[in-house]
Amino acid sequence: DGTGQKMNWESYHSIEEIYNYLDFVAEANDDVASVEVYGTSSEGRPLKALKIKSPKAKQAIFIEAGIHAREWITPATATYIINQLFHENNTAVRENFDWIIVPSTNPDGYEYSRTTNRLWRKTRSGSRASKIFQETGKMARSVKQKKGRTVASYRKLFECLGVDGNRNWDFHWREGGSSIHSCSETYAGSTAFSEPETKSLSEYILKNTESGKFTAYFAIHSYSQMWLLPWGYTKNTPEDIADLKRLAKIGAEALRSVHGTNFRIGTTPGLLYIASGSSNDWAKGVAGIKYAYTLELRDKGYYGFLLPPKYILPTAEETWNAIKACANELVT
Ligand code: ING
Ligand code: ZN
Repeated sequence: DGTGQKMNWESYHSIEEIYNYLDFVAEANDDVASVEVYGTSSEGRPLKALKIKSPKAKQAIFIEAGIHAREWITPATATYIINQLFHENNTAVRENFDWIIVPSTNPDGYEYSRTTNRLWRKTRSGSRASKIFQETGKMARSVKQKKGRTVASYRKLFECLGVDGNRNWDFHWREGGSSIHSCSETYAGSTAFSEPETKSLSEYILKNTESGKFTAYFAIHSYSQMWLLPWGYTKNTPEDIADLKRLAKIGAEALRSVHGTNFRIGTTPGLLYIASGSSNDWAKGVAGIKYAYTLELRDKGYYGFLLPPKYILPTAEETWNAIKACANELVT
């Protein structure tokens, strides 16, 4: 086990602890693993990915978690997957792929959810200007002062910070299932890729996908126990939907085999609702990654986003088993 005891799955951890763990794993496995800082968040935090290079790999897998701040189980599951990849039992599956894992694509939101508002979903763009305003009563220079706007109207404005990171991607952006209102939970942003978190992640994906190696993309969310297939922006399905369904069934069956957890398989509009501007759609539609999925982890709503820590380990175990089964299926 090349990852030591620098992380545990008994409790939820801060972004600092998660980032320290990535650094530790990269140091302990510096022949194959590295931490890449692919950008900076609105509040100035580094955006960090763990990259695993495998010399003989012909394919690569991308895993993204934590785009929604309150879905705490997803960064925890991502670090568990990293831990498993360096377990000696899993050397073969690791070495068949290059892997990029981003445990928290929205670190500002995650910390805000940990410290201030547990059910926060979006990014925190605008919060710097808001803080300056609250502390000094003056507008930050980055915010254009408009004639006729009162102090009260600015205060109201700052209650509506952030953007839904899963509605902000530049593929059929704002075509449905997202909001133009900044106070909404599903606010799409003022433009596609208005958020540094999504823009730099997309650039990082494209940079790494040049070789055409990426065959699978997992966007990890919670909750509702679903294996979601593209598209999200339309009720139409991609022409290779049968291939995607076949692999999803293998994954969901492997997931169920660990603790008996059932996942429904279907498109986002089929099982939930139309949603445009998601990373899942962009990964398939723009980056050209064939097997692009969104996983909605435990539970089905009893605890919802507030999944107690004792469920971290079983949730992570079953999710890892699903991803491992998909990986093994893709190589053979
Ligand atoms: N659900 C996803 C959301 O962003 C989703 C569902 C999946 C939308 C794929 C679009 C594409 O609303 C949660 N829980 O965030
Ligand atoms: Zn989500």
